[in-house]
Amino acid sequence: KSEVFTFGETMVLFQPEQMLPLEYIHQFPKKIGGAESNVAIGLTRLGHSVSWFSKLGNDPFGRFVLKSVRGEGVDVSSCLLTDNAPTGLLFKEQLSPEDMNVYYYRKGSAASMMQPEELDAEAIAAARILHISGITPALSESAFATVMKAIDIAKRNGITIVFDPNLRLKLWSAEQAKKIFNEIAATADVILPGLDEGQLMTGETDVKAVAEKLAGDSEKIIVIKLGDKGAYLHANDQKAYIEGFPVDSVVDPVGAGDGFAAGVISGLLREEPLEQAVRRANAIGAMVVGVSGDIEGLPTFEAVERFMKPAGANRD
Ligand code: KDG
Repeated sequence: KSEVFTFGETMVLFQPEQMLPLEYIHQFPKKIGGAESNVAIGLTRLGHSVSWFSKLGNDPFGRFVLKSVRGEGVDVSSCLLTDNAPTGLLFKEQLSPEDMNVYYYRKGSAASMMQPEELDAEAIAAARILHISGITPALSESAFATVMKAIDIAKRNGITIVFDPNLRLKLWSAEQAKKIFNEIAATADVILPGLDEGQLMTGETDVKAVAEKLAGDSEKIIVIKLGDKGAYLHANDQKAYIEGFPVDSVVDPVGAGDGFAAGVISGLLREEPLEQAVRRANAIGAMVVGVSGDIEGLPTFEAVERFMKPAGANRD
């Protein structure tokens, strides 16, 4: 029984150590990358219990992903290995610190074959939070159906639903994404869009207008990510900009949003004031971008507490 349930596709991530076009890269360190397992790993580092579900190829890469996520302390007991499709792959290409391209080799992957009936309904019902990312519904019809089934189980059991849109335009069009994001957002208790995603979903441009439209007259908690400027929190009568943390140098921007989601979810589980949760989420995002790889920079609870202390106050 875990506090959080999440699911999606984790790929083997090949991440060059040099900033060069991929055609000139000859060596690729092998890592893992997947928004939902990034969140799961972020949460375990912060001291929480998490179950992650995926379908992986019964191949060396699938076994590598499974062992890696399990090795981080995430419960992977409901994951499936299939002989019928391969594990997805992902290459990162970094041309400058902030200019990162990704190349997916995931069409027809094992994860895209996930089916609603493969979900561990008991694990979802026993969790406190269901984390949904907008990448999964973009993978296939059956992956989308799996998302809606998980939401249905959570709804019937009173489980809090946290939705991170995670727009990936290499997987589908903005119009398709907008429709499905709004469908999922309608069911969510907490929505964590980047400003661009919120703008796509609502048609508004201004941060506050985006938040207001996403919340409507519901009690939803909306947290809009604003990059190095921090985040905007909108929850009932609480409306506030929560400042970000300075980043000395950006090494790899990918994964910051997942670290941010882990920070917000951790705050919800700890039942902290929302402003404090968002402040920690900002700090985790800042810590993640300073390190190469999606998960390597995710901090422990103690490390993020130290990072958040003002300079001079024992920040080592
Ligand atoms: O949020 C980081 C993810 O984008 C990365 O890990 C790869 O899951 C991934 C995806 O589908 O882009």
